[in-house]
Amino acid sequence: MAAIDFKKIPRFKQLPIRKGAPPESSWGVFGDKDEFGCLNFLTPKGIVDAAKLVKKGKVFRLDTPINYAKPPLFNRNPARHTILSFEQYGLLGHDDSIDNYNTQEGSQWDGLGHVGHVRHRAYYNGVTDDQIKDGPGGRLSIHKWADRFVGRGLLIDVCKYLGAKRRAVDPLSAAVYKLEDLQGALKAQRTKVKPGSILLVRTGWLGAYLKASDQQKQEMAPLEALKSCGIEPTSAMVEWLWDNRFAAIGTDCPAVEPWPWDFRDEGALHYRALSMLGLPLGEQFVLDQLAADCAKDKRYEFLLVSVPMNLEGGIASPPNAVAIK
Ligand code: UVW
Repeated sequence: MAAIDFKKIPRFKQLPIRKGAPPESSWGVFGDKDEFGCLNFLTPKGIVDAAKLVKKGKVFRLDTPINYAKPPLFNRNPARHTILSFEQYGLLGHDDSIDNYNTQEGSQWDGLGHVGHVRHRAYYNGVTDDQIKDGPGGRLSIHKWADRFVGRGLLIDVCKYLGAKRRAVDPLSAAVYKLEDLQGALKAQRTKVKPGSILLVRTGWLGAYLKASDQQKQEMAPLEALKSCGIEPTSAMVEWLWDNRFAAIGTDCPAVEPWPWDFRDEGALHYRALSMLGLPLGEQFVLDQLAADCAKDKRYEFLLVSVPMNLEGGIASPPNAVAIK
């Protein structure tokens, strides 16, 4: 992690800076071999400033329990947890074994090796498919983030904002939160955007999902059946995210953008953010308790600490994240 001169970072309209790189890509901005993308916006000074936001010693866990979704969304497999007894050694005690664990079965950061651009056939910074591989040499691996994901967290409670305006959306539909909704919520919250923030957006999806019956959860989980709200997957949205130097965006919905999205659609946020800008996407985050506290003390900023798994060559990770106020 290094200091960064934010003024020297090109504006979105100036991208790309690398000859031959795709339009609207940040490839080369942080160097030709860079694997961190927008996480470069997190700096030592940003951490020191974010630590000053801790005022009352309250901690909010942002991960769902493992296997919270029954069944997991998008046809992903559930993990099998077995408690192994020490009985065979004549001892009293246990180990865990977690088999079949999919790092995206619940709360998760999508790593930059998760999705390559559908037409350019490349990942962030031009990384090729064969460079995404198991082990320490795997490019864009999630383990490289393990000591990078600390900084100022900023919550936008767009769900509450639209609810108060009597324009609430159904989170379990493919409803779209527009950029102007996010900006309106920020204004209503009186929250300032600062470079190097980790943005969290509460859409209301997870709360609505948890209220559904077991039967409804069964019906809505498959890839083909799932419907979810999300933020608009437009050039204007990523321009705003980039020009405000957001380091990552995490939401409480399954895909950040509305689901379903068409994998052939180059305009999808997954391509715009992960492949083009190197902007990590966070999904199925637990934000309701944090949001309630922010509404109560009117402080929507906090120290955010996330320690992705030290899985060499890993594609994604549960965030292992806490917000501290
Ligand atoms: C989808 O958009 C399918 O979500 P994920 O990032 O979990 O693959």
